[in-house]
Amino acid sequence: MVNNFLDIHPDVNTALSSGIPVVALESTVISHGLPYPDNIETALQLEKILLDEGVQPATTGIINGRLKAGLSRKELELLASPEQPLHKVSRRDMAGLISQELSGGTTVAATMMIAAMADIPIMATGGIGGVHKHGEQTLDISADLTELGRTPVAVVCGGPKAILDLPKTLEYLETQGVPVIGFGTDTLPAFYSRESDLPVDFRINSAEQAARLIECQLELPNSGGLLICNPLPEEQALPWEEISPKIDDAVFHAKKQGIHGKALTPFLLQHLYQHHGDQLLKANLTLLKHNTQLAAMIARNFNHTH
Ligand code: PSU
Ligand code: MN
Repeated sequence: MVNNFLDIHPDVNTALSSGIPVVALESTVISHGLPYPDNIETALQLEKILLDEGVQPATTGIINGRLKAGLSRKELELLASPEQPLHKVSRRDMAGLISQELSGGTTVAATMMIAAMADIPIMATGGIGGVHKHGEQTLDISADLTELGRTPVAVVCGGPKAILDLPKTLEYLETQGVPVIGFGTDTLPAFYSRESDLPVDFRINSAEQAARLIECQLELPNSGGLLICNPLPEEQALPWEEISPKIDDAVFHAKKQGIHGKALTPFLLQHLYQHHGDQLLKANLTLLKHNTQLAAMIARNFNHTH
């Protein structure tokens, strides 16, 4: 689909027109999710992981009001810069940023939109947004979930972020018609932890199987997206019992300080990384790389002509 607001990077364009697989990457994790300089280092590493597998990266973002499928080094650095007041862009922010020529990092929701516009079927992230704890009172439900229900892009992730209410997030995904697929697992991975007690809808055991499932989903009428959930490797995963009280502490402080809306997820992640050592940050970085690697393998097996 050609869109007036969209710039497709020349390398992405070449890949798309010559049948080279492309994977989209989000950029809120760069602008709001990770501290500097881990953010820029990670952004570059993720692109390299894809390139080493023969897959073209398309990191998305909004630069001076232009939607970008693929960013230059300078644009990546701008989104990573701690001095820039950058927006965190979800679906509802997009028209505002375009019309006012602003810049920001794209969440999973906004990345899915840009990927769909550029005809890129697969994206990777660390973890998706979801229903926050106490969501039944606050109605804080990430627009990632409704986007998954409406936009035909496969999101490779480590499950919903561990700061969320995971059972409610799964319920909401079911309502939205979003298949939740476990890669080599029967239970939903919980971001920093490998497992939860929540079953996934289907288990797959190979990148080939993932690619077939995505092809089928995208061919269904009015199909939305789907989640491919990839657990952290055993050695890097952290036990849930260890993490759960740290998350409760972060949620407590957010409530006490009146943090809500789009600031909540970045606050909770920063609180965890500041107060509980860099073990969690390391797990987040591993997760991003691990998911990007899997997205590359799936993209290589994906058949566009289906
Ligand atoms: N994964 C990470 N760190 C992040 C995010 C994902 O490892 O910061 C971002 C994603 O861009 C996701 C967003 O879409 O957090 C969710 O924010 P919210 O809960 O406000 O919708
Ligand atoms: Mn929210």
